[in-house]
Amino acid sequence: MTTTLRAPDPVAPAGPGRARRGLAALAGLLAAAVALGVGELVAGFVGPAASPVIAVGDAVIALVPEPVTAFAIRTFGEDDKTALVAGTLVVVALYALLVGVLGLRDRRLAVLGVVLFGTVGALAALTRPAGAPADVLPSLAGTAAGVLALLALLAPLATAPASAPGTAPAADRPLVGRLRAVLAAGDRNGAGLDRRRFFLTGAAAVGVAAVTGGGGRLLQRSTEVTSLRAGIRLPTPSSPAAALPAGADLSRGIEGLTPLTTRNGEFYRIDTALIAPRIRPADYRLELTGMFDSPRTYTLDDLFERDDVIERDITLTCVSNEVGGALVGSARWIGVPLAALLRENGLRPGSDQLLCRSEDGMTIGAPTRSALEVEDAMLAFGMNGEPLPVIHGFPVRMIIPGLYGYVSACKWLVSIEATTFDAFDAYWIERDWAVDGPIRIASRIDTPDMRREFPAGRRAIAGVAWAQTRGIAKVEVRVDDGDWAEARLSPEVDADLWRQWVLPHDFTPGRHVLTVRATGADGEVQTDERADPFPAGSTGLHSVEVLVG
Ligand SMILES: Nc1nc2c(c(=O)[nH]1)N[C@H]1C(S)=C(S)[C@@H](COP(=O)(O)O)O[C@H]1N2
Ligand SMILES: [Mo]
Repeated sequence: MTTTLRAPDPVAPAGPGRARRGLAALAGLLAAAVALGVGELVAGFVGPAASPVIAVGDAVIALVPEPVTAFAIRTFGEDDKTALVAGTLVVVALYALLVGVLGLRDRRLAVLGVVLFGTVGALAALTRPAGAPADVLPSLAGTAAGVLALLALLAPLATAPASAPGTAPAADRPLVGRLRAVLAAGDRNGAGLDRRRFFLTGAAAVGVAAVTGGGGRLLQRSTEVTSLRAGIRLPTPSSPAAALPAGADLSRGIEGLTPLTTRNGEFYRIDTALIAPRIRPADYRLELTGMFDSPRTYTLDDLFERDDVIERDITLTCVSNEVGGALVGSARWIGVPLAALLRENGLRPGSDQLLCRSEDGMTIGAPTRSALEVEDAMLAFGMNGEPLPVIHGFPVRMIIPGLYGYVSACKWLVSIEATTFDAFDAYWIERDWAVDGPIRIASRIDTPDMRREFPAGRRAIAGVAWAQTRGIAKVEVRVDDGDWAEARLSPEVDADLWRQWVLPHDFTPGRHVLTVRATGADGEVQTDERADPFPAGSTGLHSVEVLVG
């Protein structure tokens, strides 16, 4: 009874046809945009981490093998997150094109395709370590909107026969029947192709996607935690950092040289969280568990009100930093001495690992010994006079001078479990990075900039060098195959803080290769042997080639 009574459409060829397939693919793309837009809007209410794109991106981070992560950090550096989101969107777009074309053949396939996509988003959101049931809402709403948009967009491409024999006109049928008719409509011979209606519907879809997506992003950004953070007053440290000696920061007089203290907004950021966890200060709890005699739970006020708050200048470094790289920064941290806190909870002997957990479920395993013995190891809540910025771990993180961030600097820290390395592999260790993470001595040339040609004559070669906990004793620079020449160092502030160095040089025209080498206060000379960041940090000397006009 389903034979069509209409004559074949003279314009549209039998079968899908190229133009029609192209429009169907576009329909898929637009429907995906609507789905993602509505998902973002609902995530504006539920929480940014529940956004389908973010949840799927987070799941990808959790699932990809280490070489891929290392490649991403190496290639994109701090733009790795942008690259991941872009990559996720490209995959979604390709999938959406396919779903659109399949939908032309069979609407049920289209619906199934969108539902499958939504299920992946919902599962990704739900299975995050900090996932809550409400986190499926953005994906659910997005799926519903995506299905409606796709059906509306496919309709003008393959209109069902106006009235097949034995059926009432669509408008008179109950909703279920109408829905079934829409779903059953395929690209039958003779089905009309209504371009005008398609493009009008498409324009509406673009509008909905833009408004919901844009609105969602705005809602996600203006979270209450940002303003609660701004209202916090940090305690005055009972042991403040020493005042910087006069002329301590050489960057005032040398263009291009890294400042002694990195501004919060310019501090590098490396973590696995596509959206930084947002913790309300009043809700914050730090739980101690595992091998303690009398473990306590601390509120933020408990930490603020202590009388042993310290302030120290410490350089933080990422193990992924390449020779000459920018994944290093220095700040004046304020916090509670870690050793004191561990001892007063009755830390038992036998624990060699402090397993730190962050709000988003990330694990970082710090050596218990370093936490106890490294001077100025702390639970930090202040960074350069402000509460920690949200992306740098608000409200509390760990800082242990001399250890790379991946084994010490847990951000959004909510629990410390005293345990052993035998008992548990933290996130990066599972991915085969070294269990021990002492920062290797390093030096970097900041200026002159190798990308810009400059005129012959006298000019400063300058940069920074670091060897946390040991300190830098000497920095030398070599131009081409010349002798090593000793650079002037900025005054030593703290062995945990990098030192700037500068060496004026008379440049002759032509190409020159500049190389830098540091010596630690313990006598260690930086090796010229090249090692990749994986698995224990890069080594090798930083060289730049400059062109002198
Ligand atoms: N919760 C959490 N803490 C984390 C990470 C992370 O992925 N999640 N990354 C670590 C790494 S690898 C480094 S180098 C430092 C970087 O700190 P920053 O982003 O404040 O510079 O944080 C560490 N703490
Ligand atoms: Mo790192």
